[in-house]
Amino acid sequence: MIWNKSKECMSREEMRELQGKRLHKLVDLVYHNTPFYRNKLQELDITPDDIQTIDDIVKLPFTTKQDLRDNYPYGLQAASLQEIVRVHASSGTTGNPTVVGYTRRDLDIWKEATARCLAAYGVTRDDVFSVGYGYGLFTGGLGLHYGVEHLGATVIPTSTGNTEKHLHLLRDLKVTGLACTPSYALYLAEAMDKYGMTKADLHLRVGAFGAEPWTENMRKEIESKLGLQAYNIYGLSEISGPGVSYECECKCGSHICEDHFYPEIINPDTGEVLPYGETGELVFTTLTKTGMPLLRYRTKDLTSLIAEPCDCGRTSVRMTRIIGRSDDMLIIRGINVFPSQVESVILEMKEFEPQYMLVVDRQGTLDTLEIQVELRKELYSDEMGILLGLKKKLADRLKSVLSISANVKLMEPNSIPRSEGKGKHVIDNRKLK
Ligand code: ADP
Ligand code: K
Ligand code: ZN
Repeated sequence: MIWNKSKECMSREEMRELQGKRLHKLVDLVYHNTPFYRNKLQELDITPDDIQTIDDIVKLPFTTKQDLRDNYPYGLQAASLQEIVRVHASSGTTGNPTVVGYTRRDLDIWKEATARCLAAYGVTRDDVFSVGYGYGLFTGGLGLHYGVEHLGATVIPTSTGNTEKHLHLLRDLKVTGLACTPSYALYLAEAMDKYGMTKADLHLRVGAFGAEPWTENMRKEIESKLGLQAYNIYGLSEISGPGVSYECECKCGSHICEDHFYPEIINPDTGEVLPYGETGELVFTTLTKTGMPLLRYRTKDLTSLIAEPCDCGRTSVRMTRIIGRSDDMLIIRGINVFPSQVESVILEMKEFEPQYMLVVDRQGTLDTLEIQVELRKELYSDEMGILLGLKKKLADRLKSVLSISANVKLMEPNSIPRSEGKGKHVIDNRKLK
């Protein structure tokens, strides 16, 4: 089903005209309400009147996560706190998280986008949907939650953390839809065995999976093990959250809600805009947001765009699967982790040498993270109690900064490879199956 035919199936000319009008209004909004953008635009000698069609977008400056960091927490908001009704946050590169404020209107746009996704997956008011993304500062839980409600299906706010309970809820509440990370979907499938269940005990028929990259093989495995149709959902907090793009029944790329989020692909090294079909860094402009609207936000996600109309009848531009990142961000159990966050924790704790290594792996279906560190030589001790205490202190601190738990491994002095210049700090042993 198509949730919003008038937007999702608009002719290309009409869409570009709408995008142009919205872009002009957006630039006018940030010019008058966000000093950060006003300064940038003035430096470039641009006024809102210079932006009349969507093609004018190339005149506008890019925005980066670093800009959000430099203006922490509310510096890029265009609305006053009086108008902001909710705040979410995502991992920052170090220290502070990236904070996103939403006006009531932003929340309406977000739930409209998520409802479009669910409708494209074939979800109807008859479905009972379990949301197994984390509820809280992350956008996954509440984003899907309000989308399901808006569509009129039944939402079960299961959240993360209790697999046995989740399986019981799926069975007992006759849940037909599941939203979670693709790796957690596989984990649930494996856990069924342990709790004496088979997919025949469940009623699942449709799943919305995202927050981390996944493959066609994972799709096949999830579909056969859980007995459902598995669809991709993509999004990022800075642009709103899950629902920026979604697969339809054709499963051939994810349709972008481009009346709200205008996509471009750029060469990450030069910033040059690349034509449809070429792979590069995905950039979004939030055409309609009013809380924290962003001009040409660099997602660092690598993908390409498909412009041909889709067999489903939608005319919106599609993006292919994310094939990687143009920065060093890792996604571990759906959660974004920057090696620089680990570095800042280790540097701030004086007990450790400023050398470290992140070892990422996958045990069964779940990602694991090990942090290898060396104690300062003068603290090196054979006493178990002291070592365990320091390990725990570091593990607790990492957990609070990263929002996921890591296994700390104390290494012999001088055993972590030193390198001149930019050191290598990540070993990623996960092989995408
Ligand atoms: P979310 O809760 O939607 O994951 P975050 O802001 O925490 O939002 O993370 C956004 C990042 O997660 C994206 O920039 C991208 O790297 C990754 N991501 C989200 N959805 C997908 C997806 N379907 N496929 C691949 N990567 C994804
Ligand atoms: K993520
Ligand atoms: Zn389609």
